[in-house]
Amino acid sequence: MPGSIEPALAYRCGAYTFALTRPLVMGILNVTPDSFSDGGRFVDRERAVAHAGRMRDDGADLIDVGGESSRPGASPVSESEELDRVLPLVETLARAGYPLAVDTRKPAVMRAVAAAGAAMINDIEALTAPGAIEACAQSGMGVCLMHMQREPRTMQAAPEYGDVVADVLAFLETRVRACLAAGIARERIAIDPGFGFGKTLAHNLQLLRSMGTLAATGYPVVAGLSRKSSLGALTGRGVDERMPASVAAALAAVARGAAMVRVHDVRETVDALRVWCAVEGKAAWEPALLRAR
Ligand code: 9MG
Repeated sequence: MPGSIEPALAYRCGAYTFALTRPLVMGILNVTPDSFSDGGRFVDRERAVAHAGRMRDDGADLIDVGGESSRPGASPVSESEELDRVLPLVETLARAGYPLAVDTRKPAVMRAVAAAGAAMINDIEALTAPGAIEACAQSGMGVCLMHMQREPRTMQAAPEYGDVVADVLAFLETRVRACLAAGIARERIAIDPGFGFGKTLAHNLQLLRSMGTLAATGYPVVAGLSRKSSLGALTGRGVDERMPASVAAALAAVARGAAMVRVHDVRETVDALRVWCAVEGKAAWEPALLRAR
């Protein structure tokens, strides 16, 4: 992987630096009417702020705010609609000192949330929209580059790969190279195989088993399996009953080298990771935030 030699020891994003000595936990805050798991629950601003507070109290290192659903079949939203949904919330939470990721594909949203104090852009399109890389490079935000085959409306219609791990890795390498060339520092880049984004259950399992191959790039790997349909397929559970399966999946990802997990159930995930870290003889679970400017 370009620019990677040793595993990253820290992840920098905006004003924040996180140690990677233990797995980081990113709590999901969807302010959408139609997300697959929590659609409509946090559209109300007060409820969204309260949920962010709960996730922080439960141990989330970052909160990932999303204003456009990326569930399979979802339709895109306009720039102004997305800004209306996320910007006031980002302003409120950033002012209150929350390290925030924003899940967006739109450069205008990236620029606006950067000005409002967001720390990181979590882009399911890996900054492929024209102007997206530049918006992030100029801001000092961290980035998460995710792999997706096709786009949310069509991605789950018969996804196919030659070799899913090699194909995902090659795509992520290309995107990392583009980010480095545009001036995004290596320590601000994370990668993500994009579980469920144009992948069958077999693809997801193959990627999860091969997490070590992605981690060997030296870039922190983000794993997002929380409540996803693959876990429903494995357990027969509906979306609201997938917490134990999600915790198991987060543990499996971390055990194979993931540096960060993106989850709905922060408290349960943190408890499980704390136990796993103790068993593995890792240092005591401490705040991962090293520095906030
Ligand atoms: C926004 N979003 C939904 N699923 C995701 C995943 O698996 N990874 C990342 N980075 N973002 C996601």
